[in-house]
Amino acid sequence: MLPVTHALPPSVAVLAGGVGAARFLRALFDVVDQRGVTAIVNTADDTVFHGLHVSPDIDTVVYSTAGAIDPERGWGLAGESWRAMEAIGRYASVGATTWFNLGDQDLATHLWRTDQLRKGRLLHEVTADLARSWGLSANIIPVTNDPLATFVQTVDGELAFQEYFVRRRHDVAVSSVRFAGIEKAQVAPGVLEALDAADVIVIAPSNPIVSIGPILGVAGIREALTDRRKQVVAISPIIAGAALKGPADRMMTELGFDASVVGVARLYRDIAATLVVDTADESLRSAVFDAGMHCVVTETVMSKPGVGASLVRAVMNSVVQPGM
Ligand code: FO1
Repeated sequence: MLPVTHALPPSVAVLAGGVGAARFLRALFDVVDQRGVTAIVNTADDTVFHGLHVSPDIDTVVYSTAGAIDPERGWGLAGESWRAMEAIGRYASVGATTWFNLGDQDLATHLWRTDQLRKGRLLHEVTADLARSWGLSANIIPVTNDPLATFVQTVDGELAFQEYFVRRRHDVAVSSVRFAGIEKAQVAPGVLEALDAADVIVIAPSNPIVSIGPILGVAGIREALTDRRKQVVAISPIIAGAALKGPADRMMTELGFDASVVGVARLYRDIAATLVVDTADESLRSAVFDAGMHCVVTETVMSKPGVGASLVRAVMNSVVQPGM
C-alpha cells in the first residue's frame, strides 16, 4: 500500500502592503489553499476621510484577492462610479476634502467599517468580516488594532501619508519617516501565532520603508521573523533599480539606502534568509549573497501571464521545509 500522505495545505504568512502585495496574494491563492494563508497587513496608511475610517492596504488586499479590484488603478473597485465624490464637490468651497477619491461602491466598505469600529469592535474583527463578505477563506489580519499613522518629513514640512502619496502625488523628497503610535501599538490577535506556525513567511514586494517598515516596527514582529529567519523569504519590490509602481525607489535613495536589490538585502538580511529578485538583476546575485542573503532569480513582474504562479513556486521552493 502506498503511504497515503494527508498533505495539509502549507501554511504561509505574508507581510503585505498595497498593490504589489495584493498581486502576489492573488497569485498565491491560485497555487496554495488560501485557508492556509495569513496576510499581515500594514495599517499605517489608514486615514479618516469625511469621518470614515479608510484602510487602503487592507481594502486593496481584499478587493484584489476577491477579483474585484480596478486593474488600472490598483486600488478601489472595478466598474466604480463617483457620484458621491461629485456631490461632495459642492462643499469644496467650505472645506470638504476632494483630493482623495472614494468610489460609490467603495464607500459601502468605509461606511460599514466605520460603523462597526464606532460600536467598539476591533479592526481585526471587522477585517475578518470584510474578508468573509468578499468570499475569502484566507486570514486577513491588520498588523495592529491600535492607531498607527505614517508621516513623512519634506522640505514643505511634515505631511500625513495620504497627503504625501495622493495629494502631492509623492512628488516631494522625503528626509525622514515616522510611524505615529508605533511605540504603543500591540500586534493584533493571530499575528504572532501565524508567524510561529507558518511553513513559509513571505515579505511581499511592497514598499520596504512605508509598507513593510510599519509592520516590522510593531513590537514582537521583528523578533518573530529573526527567530525563524530560515523560513522567511522576501520578494524585492525594486527591479533594475526602480519600483514598478509608487515611490519605493526614490524613498530608499532619499533616506540613504541603495535603491537596488542589494539595498533591499541590507534592509531585510537580519529577518529573512532569502531574497527573490527579478531576472533583470541576475548580475547582482553574488552582491546580494555578499550582503548576507541567499538570492533566487526568477521573473517577478506579475503582469505577464503565468509569472505569478512561477513566482509563488520559486518562493515556496526557496525555503528548506523543516525536517527536509
Ligand atoms: N490613490 C490615489 O492615487 N488617489 C486616490 O484618490 C486614492 C483613493 C483611495 C481610496 C481608497 C483606497 O483604499 C485607496 C486609495 N488610493 C488612492 C490608493 C492609496 O493611497 C494607496 O493604496 C496606499 O495608501 C498606498 O499603498
